[in-house]
Amino acid sequence: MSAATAIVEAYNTSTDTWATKTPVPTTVHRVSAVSVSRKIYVNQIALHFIYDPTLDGDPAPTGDTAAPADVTGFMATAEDGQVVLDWTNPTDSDFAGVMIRRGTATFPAGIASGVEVFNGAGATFTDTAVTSGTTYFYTAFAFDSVPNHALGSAQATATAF
Ligand SMILES: [Ca+2]
Repeated sequence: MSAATAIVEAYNTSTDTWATKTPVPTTVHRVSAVSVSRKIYVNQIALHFIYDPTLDGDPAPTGDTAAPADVTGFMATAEDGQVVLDWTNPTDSDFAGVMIRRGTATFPAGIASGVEVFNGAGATFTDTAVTSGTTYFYTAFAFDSVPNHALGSAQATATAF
């Protein structure tokens, strides 16, 4: 008589069936339910695991690496003692907000360049920390909940007075 062979099966909730995991998964998850059955015709013991990745705080199986689109209509308007910024947010379903960064010589090229002046989900911001006669360069980086940041093609400049 041959030795019993343990196999691992996972429950597919969309098809309501058990399927053998090949190869056997190497990632250990906390198990929320277990049942055992014997397949007499092949002398195998099937171990049925229902695991719940959320118990271990695992990330989603397929990671989101796609940034939302850039904001559009990004405009900077100088007013007395302030610069008013306006834009239209992208329509991406996982859009979470916009980071706006400011430079005084060039447009900030990335999310570590220049100085952050705004971070939120609004569509307008008034920059009051300005000096009369100084030209400010603003770049807007839309981001999702990951967060993945857009390229930052939305740029606007204004000279405070
Ligand atoms: Ca995304």
